[in-house]
Amino acid sequence: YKNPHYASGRTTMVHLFEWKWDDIAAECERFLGPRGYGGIQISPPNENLIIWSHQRPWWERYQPISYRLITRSGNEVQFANMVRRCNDVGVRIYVDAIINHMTGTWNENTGTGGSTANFGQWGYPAVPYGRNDFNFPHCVISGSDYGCCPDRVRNCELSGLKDLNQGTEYVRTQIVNYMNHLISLGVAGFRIDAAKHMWPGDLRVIFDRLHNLNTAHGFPSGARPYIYQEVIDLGGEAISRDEYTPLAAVTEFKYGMELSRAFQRNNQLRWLHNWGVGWGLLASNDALNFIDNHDNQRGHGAGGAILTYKQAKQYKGAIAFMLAHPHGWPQLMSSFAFTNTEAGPPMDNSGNIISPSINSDNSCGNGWVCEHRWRQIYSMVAFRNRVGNTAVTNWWDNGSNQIAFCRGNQGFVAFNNDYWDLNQTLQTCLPAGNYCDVISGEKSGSTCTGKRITVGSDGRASISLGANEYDMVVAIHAGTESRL
Ligand code: LAG
Repeated sequence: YKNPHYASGRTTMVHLFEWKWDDIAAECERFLGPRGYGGIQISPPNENLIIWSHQRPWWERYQPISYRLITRSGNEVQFANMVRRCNDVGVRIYVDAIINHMTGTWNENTGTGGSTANFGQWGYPAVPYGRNDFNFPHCVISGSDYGCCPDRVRNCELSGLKDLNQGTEYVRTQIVNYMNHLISLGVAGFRIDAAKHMWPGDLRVIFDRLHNLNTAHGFPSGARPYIYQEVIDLGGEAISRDEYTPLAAVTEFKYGMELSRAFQRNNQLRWLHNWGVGWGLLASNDALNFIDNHDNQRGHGAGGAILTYKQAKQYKGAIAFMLAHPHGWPQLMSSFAFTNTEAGPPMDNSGNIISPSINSDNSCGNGWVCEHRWRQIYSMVAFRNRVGNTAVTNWWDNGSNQIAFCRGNQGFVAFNNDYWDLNQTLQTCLPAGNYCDVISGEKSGSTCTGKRITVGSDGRASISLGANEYDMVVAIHAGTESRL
């Protein structure tokens, strides 16, 4: 369950938060496939409760009312078409699977596919689920439970969301059927929402009943779905991520927390010389790494001082470090712009999601940030694909916030997060030649729209990064996108 089954040479997935299936299919073909992205985490595809009383917040999608594939993102036909078209261009689809719970109790009672619920009876006729399928006695998780009481964290309700009992055969069957339906449509794996709130033993039974990936979508025979379990573990709780790594991969929330600290100058970049398990991170193959996710970018979940698109220079620095460093499997966030932390995606008066528009400079409009279309980010995806499994070598730092390192003889990257300029001759480990920095610009025909960097026959090059430059990173690599 720890292999994303990316198409050959691809390494990185992006969360297209609240995107519609038709738009994702188009994005695979026109951008993600050609630019070397490996996969997409999509918003939950199963039917959710419509919540107009909060102007259709993004979080309504975490309130399942059935496992029918019908949401604001599209219906089952559109879903199947998206998966097919993305797989055809080498981009995998990973589903955000909400299997811990069903909706909370609301006055509103209509799902995105028209299903209803009997909240008072724990009744979800469109599955169907009833009272026996939930944990009793009914209780709600409180903040102090996380320190003391694993049984309450797993058997009580998260935020008042009705808590399914995955210990019962019937519930397991409904969940497995839902997930196997998605596998039959060609998805490559799952994010397991709220995994901390389910018993590892129950999850193991569910995972082991999943089908192999669909060979008609290009997966090798016998391939197991990639599974990354959402467990927020920043230390100090009764439940540890180590209970989940024997099953499958786990979301590494420490990753973005520590890099956000460092790139906000609350820790010096030089300390990143032993980034990885030396920092208490999960083993590389167990870790689904990210800077921000849909929760902590708006102060939900493990909130705190997480970098987002709103602090663009520091954010791009942290993302570049994540993509340049070999630890773990990286995931990027692709957001819609927001100030209100409850607000859902751009929508019309009927609640229909408004598609992103695509500007001539590759950026998005209509309220979509599209971080994955920022040159500094997609160029580093190509960098990561290029450098593959090579090691970090020739670490250099100035004893403060200027650092640089090589990835084998395939790539070189430098960062300046100090208040003064970086001007150094550094070992790039690359073959002699002229390169085009993929951060400040890109190769366009035989010219370079950014910094030109000349690597000598000794592998060394003069590197400049002014403290006040637009970006704090320089990156060059072997391969046509960077060699002039
Ligand atoms: C997750 N991971 O474990 C998701 O990443 C996170 O986004 C989900 O919470 C959560 N688990 C449940 O799937 C989000 C919002 C919550 C929201 C919940 C359900 O962060 O704020 O709760 O989705 O929509 C909302 C209200 C609560 C209310 C609850 C139940 O904010 O006040 O009690 O719904 O109706």
